Amino acid sequence: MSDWIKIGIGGPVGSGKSHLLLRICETLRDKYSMVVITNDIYTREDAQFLTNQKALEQGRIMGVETGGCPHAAIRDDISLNNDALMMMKKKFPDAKLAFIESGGDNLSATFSPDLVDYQIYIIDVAQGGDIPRKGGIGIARSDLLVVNKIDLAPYVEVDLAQMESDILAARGPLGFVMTNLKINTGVNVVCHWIESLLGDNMIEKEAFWAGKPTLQSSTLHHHHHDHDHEH
Ligand SMILES: Nc1nc2c(ncn2[C@@H]2O[C@H](COP(=O)(O)OP(=O)(O)O)[C@@H](O)[C@H]2O)c(=O)[nH]1
Ligand SMILES: [Mg+2]
Repeated sequence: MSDWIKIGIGGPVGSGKSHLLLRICETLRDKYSMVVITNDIYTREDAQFLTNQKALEQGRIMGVETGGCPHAAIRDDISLNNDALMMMKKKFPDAKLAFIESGGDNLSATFSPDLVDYQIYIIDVAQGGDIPRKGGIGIARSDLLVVNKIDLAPYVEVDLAQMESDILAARGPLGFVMTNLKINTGVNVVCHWIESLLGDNMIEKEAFWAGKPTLQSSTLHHHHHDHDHEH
């Protein structure tokens, strides 16, 4: 049992992985020693974004260039990422949380359980309200599903309540959160979930796919009320 928790953040290009990481770092960095690894296809732009935003102090953010096939680096040949993690652990032995941002996945990509302990999968509403019905392993089985950019729902005519019931049907008791990362909506729920993992280090690896701590969307109804006021 390692003494830190490794969390993968996957999801399609542009869904908000880097912004989610930024918000998580801003919320938890004063409480826990943390490091971040990003998987960029050809550049280190995600690492650069997080460094420029001062998500964490320099040195705690590392970009791994994965070449043409970012899925392989988090699923098949995880050595680049494992090496990066080991370097970080050497540099920051007190690190309690490690995050790995994937280079951007299709709906069936996922992290190897040898690389991460938990997976967050993030989609955004602008990709269409029917995404949860299309399934895929990230949507159906990630430990936490984040539905981002709820502020855009009216513009792309996505019914968030319908999306919620589709998600419940696809995921059963596995948790999900609806977020607007521009204004931090839902971030507290994500961070609360992360902290719940730290509070229980005895969770066995076998539980990876099997439920674990769950939560209900606490932001959806709140959002609807916000919305009513706007109109
Ligand atoms: N409207 C809106 N835009 C967002 C939100 N979260 C992220 N974005 C924007 O979406 C784009 C992609 O975000 P990014 O974090 O880089 O996505 P990544 O490719 O998954 O890492 C950026 O232009 C962000 O400013 C959100 O909640 N609402
Ligand atoms: Mg990114």
